[in-house]
Amino acid sequence: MTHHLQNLVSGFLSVPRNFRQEQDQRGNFFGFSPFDTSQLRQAQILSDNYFRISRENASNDPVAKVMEQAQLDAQQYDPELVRYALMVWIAHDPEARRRNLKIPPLGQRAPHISVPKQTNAAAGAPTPTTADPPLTNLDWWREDPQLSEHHEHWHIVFPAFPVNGVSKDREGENFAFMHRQMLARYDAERVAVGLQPVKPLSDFSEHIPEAYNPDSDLTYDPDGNPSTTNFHFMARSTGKELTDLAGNNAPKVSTLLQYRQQLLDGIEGKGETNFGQDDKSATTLGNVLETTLHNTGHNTPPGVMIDPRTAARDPVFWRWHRHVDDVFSTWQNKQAPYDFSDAPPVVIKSNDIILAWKDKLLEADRWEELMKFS
Ligand SMILES: [Cu+2]
Repeated sequence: MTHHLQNLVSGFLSVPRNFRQEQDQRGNFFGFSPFDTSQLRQAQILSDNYFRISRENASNDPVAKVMEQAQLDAQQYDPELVRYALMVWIAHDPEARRRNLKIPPLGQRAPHISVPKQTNAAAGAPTPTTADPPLTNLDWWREDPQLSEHHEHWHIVFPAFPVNGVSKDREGENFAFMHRQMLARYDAERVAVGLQPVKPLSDFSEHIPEAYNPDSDLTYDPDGNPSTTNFHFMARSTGKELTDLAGNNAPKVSTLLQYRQQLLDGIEGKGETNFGQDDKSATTLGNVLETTLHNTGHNTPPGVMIDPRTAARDPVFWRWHRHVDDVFSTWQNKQAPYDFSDAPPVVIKSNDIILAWKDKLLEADRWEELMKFS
């Protein structure tokens, strides 16, 4: 990859300070979200087109040809949507990979919305991001741009649509698995500072106690005019409820309830779409769960921020994901125990580590109790 082309791509993927203005100009007042089905479909059409262009120009500068198209697309569509479609292409296209084309780190692409300035930390007084004092002990973790980047990147690698015509193996199951890993790490951090594991946001009329004040260093330029003040990201005070968005197709709280009921009915085997007891159903359920309940929740204000680049900063992101994960667990708990009876014969070597229930250990192996007397 020539420096010139990588620079062209990196420049294109850089989010300008006035990105909200660009969106407003194209009538996309709520911004781009890959959790919005119709925007996601549009992104799929654009990225599929990049795969086609790249294929047809494989021996003739495919990256330059794709960039020509992306630049045209950015005049017609929300540039944020085009950037997302282009990143899906870069992450998957054999020609882009062969040329070692890179997506620059989030902190380089969009520092003003992801990297807090160092000044607060240097002064020893980080801006508290929640009203609940102990929860602020985890700001360092939730506000880490690399955590958000990890989450953003997963949604680029698994964009909830077939990439270049191919649905990924076990994508839906991976959706549940990956977000569960994020939750496990968050819970470990919570327990480490004396908090309980995160509670699910299962009551959609709850007055959400967790407030959120986005870092005051993170701003955007509303109008492209350097003399007007920059905007901060919207804060949420304590006690807010999920609310409907205005507009016919906009997410409604009642839609969330409907989706959840459909999923639970399907898990019970009495829905329109039922989820069976086989491994494949993990992916079917994961897909439906992601594209209905999960995505709509991400787009329902003021509950969960919609931008996968920044959403994990908000404590409610984690409460929402705990609930989504609980729905998946409801299905898992209906599965027969997996007894490994079809596993290959096991050979135990002297330096292997064996995990066992404490009460099943032989007397001589109860090291914890033995330690008490030593
Ligand atoms: Cu996610």
